[in-house]
Amino acid sequence: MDYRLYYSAGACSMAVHIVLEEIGVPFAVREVSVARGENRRADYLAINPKGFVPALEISGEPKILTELPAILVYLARRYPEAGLLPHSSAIDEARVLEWLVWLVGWVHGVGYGEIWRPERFSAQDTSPHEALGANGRRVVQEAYAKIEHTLADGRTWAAASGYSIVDPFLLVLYRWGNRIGLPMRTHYAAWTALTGRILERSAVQRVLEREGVAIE
Ligand SMILES: N[C@@H](CCC(=O)N[C@@H](CS)C(=O)NCC(=O)O)C(=O)O
Repeated sequence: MDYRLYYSAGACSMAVHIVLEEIGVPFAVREVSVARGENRRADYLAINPKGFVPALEISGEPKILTELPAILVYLARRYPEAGLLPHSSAIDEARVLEWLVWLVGWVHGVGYGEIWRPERFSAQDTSPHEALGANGRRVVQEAYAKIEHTLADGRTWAAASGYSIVDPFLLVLYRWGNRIGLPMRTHYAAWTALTGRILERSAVQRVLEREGVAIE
């Protein structure tokens, strides 16, 4: 097996799972359920001391690869024939990275971090947790309005250059929007249409089935 992906169902790791399927390379998966706290257990910390998913074991590479953008870019560059990161022009590649870094660092890291993991921002003092959650919702809603505005210009995929490593992560974030009660279908028409196109892809369907995840 060339790769082993450590994932949690429906987590950001699902973007890597989809990219592995899109590429069509042999890989194994091991579920590390965040909901059950398996990412904090000693057996997983021995594999990935950071205690997060995704993490990717690469055959012949002694050290596990972590951090969502690093893993996605690594896979896309290692398999350029899959066309998931444009190589023809520096600006097209930068546009994909511009999406990815903002979605991972700001929307996921800050927005959803404040909503679901306020202790990351205030570990000892829990009194600001409610305010952090409210701020996280504001960050996510403002970002989602920007995403919708960008997608509404008639493009087929997130990046003008074509389907890329960004689209699977937008699928994850669309689902998370539903999870926090945002009216995704009614208020985000362009993003809903993009989601429909992503869901038509057989690689995506295989991953949703394997992870047991549905997109509302
Ligand atoms: N910086 C990491 C963050 C990954 C991350 O936050 N993963 C979440 C799942 S979406 C996780 O493992 N959470 C475990 C926890 O919060 O305990 C990356 O980009 O890969």
